[in-house]
Amino acid sequence: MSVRKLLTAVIAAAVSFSVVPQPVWAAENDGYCDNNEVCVYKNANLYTPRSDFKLYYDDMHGGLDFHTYNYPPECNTYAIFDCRLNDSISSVDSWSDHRSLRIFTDAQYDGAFQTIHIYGRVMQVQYNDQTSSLCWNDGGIPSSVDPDCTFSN
Ligand SMILES: [Ca+2]
Ligand SMILES: [Ca+2]
Repeated sequence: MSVRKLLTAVIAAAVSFSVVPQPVWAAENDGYCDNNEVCVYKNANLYTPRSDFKLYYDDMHGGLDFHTYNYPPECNTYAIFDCRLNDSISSVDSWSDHRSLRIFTDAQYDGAFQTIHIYGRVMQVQYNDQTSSLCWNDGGIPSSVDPDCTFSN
């Protein structure tokens, strides 16, 4: 293969990579709602910005390294105050087929909470703009650590 042909092939490969949709890895915090994740939304009725979680989240404020909504991607930009997650969630969409979750008004699974069941969809959460932590009921957090994370579906 000549250098010119090789170069053409490399460029063609690069172009094809750039137009092929990205594979879905079902990653947490990628901004997309995947199986067994929960998507939380800043606005009522599942209007973005949103963020997706598969695991527990004990403190959404998180000090200086606060978490922002990650969809749209611009929300990942540092210091976009309107995209802060803590005390801003207004609706929730669970994509889990086997577990329920709770959202709490305080960090460390404390304060008042609302339970969202399997495939639960809440257009307006009970404690609007007050959520600071969330946990699932599938046993990842034993009741000895926090009994509020042990509950039935
Ligand atoms: Ca995801
Ligand atoms: Ca809100």
